[in-house]
Amino acid sequence: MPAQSTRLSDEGRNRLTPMAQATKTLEDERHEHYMRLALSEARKSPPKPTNFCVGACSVASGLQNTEGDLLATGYTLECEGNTHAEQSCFIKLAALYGCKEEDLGEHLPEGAVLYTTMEPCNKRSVGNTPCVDRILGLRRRDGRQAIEKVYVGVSEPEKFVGVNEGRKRLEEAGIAVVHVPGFEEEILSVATAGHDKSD
Ligand code: HJL
Ligand code: ZN
Repeated sequence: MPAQSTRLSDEGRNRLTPMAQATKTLEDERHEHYMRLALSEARKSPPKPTNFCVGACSVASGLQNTEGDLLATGYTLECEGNTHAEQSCFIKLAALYGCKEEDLGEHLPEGAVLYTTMEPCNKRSVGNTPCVDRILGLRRRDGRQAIEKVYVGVSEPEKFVGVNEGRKRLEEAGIAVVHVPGFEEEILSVATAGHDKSD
């Protein structure tokens, strides 16, 4: 199984009050760990004024630790063409499993989840399949959704496509969309690198 060793840093935890630190669960730490990893991927994305620099990672769920259950990472424009972070993550996973992207759902481990710094897109420029449709298209042999949950750092700002219905469509299909708080400022600053900030 592809894996990448990453360490849990204290950065996010230190931003919280002592009370919040005391009540933080291992699950919370796990989500912060992977959101931080997605953010570090987003930083690798080449700035482009017409989209956002986003990072993503796919993870096999069910374990308490934060090492060893990473499946793949991705960032905007990582793979060939006008690729999104989530799309790059799926393209890389399909290459790892030696299957087509549309067959990936049959290969993903049970309980696979996706972390992405920004809510998956529901509208793209001509000729590109939105990431929501890519996620919804990943099915087990018995028809179940292969990605069970999507963890997001921020909703998509209404800059390019107006209100993004991504979250709504995923939830309607039974995929929980969970906000991982605490990274909004950093995520948006990375996402809008190279944008004209005068408007
Ligand atoms: C997400 C990404 C990425 C966006 N959103 N979730 N992951 N770039 O990797 C959403 C934004 C679109 C623009 C331009 N960005 O990318 O709405 O050219 O990038 O299809 O609307 O559309 P194209
Ligand atoms: Zn997308």
